[in-house]
Amino acid sequence: MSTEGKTITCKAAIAWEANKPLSVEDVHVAPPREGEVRVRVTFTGLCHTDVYTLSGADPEGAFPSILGHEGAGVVESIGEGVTDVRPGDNVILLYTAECRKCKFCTSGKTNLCQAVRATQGQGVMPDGTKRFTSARTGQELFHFMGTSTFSQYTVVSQYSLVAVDPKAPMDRTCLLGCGVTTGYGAAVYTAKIEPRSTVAIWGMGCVGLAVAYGARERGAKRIIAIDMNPAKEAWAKEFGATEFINPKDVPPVEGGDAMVQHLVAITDGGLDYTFDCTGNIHVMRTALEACHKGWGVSTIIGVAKSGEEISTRPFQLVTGRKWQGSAFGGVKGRTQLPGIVNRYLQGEFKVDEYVTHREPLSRINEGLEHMHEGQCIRCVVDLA
Ligand code: NAD
Ligand code: DAO
Ligand code: ZN
Repeated sequence: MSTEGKTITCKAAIAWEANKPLSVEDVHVAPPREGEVRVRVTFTGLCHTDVYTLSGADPEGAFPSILGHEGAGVVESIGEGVTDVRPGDNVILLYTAECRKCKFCTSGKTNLCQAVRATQGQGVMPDGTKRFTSARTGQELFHFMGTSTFSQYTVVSQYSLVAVDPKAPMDRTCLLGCGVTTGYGAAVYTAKIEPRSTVAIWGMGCVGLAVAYGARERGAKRIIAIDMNPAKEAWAKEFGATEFINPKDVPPVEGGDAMVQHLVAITDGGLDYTFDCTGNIHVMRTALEACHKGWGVSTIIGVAKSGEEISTRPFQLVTGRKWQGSAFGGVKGRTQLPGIVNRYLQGEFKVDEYVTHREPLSRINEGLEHMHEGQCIRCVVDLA
């Protein structure tokens, strides 16, 4: 029986309030309105941004809400005016939308589409209303990052999803909705690493591993992975790192940054490219200052805690180092993700290897716990 035009009742993991476990219960999901798409979410990855927002530290975090932003699924129905996807399409949800019409999309300079940005940050659909209601209490629930993938059904803007080849398994391609694309894109599209370059990457989680993978693809000659967790050495090397440094093994120096001095010494003056994939503001400074004078470029990917600031001496920039950031790897999701999925299907792009844990929706809180275990790269939750 068709569900088109009807409210669907399904299970979702609701974040009722900050710092409390998610609660898996029934929600009503209203049909999509004009320019919207309702998606049966099949799989979602768990990312630190979900944990961060659940902790209450995210200034944009609104409760009660349905979190989740690294998802894949199947289009169930479309609202009026939707032309690019149709029911039955396999899709990846995009927390970085792409409208192809706004000043940002048409600039050719950024992937930060602003078409739905303001309402996305407020946890509502572009028309200012919500599509989720708790079946138990009747309360409306906020959306999250324009995606809300911790629900068996979600409603998103037509700019916040992309159809991909249905042959691609969604229990892996969901990771292209955030972590994998973010790291790979930062190396390839934001930094545009040049062949024979030297690269250092702090933080060997999903994002940092994907940076290493992108750096190897771009022909970097040295890819130095840095992580305080020694278990990450094997991971880093599998994804392309040529060396591994545990900061705890670098002896402290008086009046300076030991890691900067060490890296500058072993790379004849500093690195061509560095990346922060930790969100630690001290690492961000080290990563900038370990860059080669005159041309080194440091890319911040990690998300720092709310209110934190970065600092360095301006002379670091005057003398030719560049500091930049990257969101979703600089990738325009609707335009570029289908090609990445095709490369994955042709065996030219790693995705499966990041999945270390799997859980059903009923155990999503256990999934969030795995993220603290040090052995977890990505946990994929099955919403079926
Ligand atoms: P993760 O927690 O899985 O990995 C982080 C790694 O950093 C861990 O291996 C940890 O041991 C290591 N680490 C932590 N502190 C360190 C330090 N001081 N020195 C060296 N290593 C250290 O996280 P992830 O999922 O890979 O995400 C990485 C960062 O990227 C997070 O801050 C996340 O919020 C951010 N992120 C940004 C974007 C974006 O678009 N810019 C997208 C997704 C994630
Ligand atoms: O303001 O236009 C904008 C977009 C802001 C979002 C940038 C996302 C980068 C970090 C997100 C964390 C990972 C999901
Ligand atoms: Zn746009």
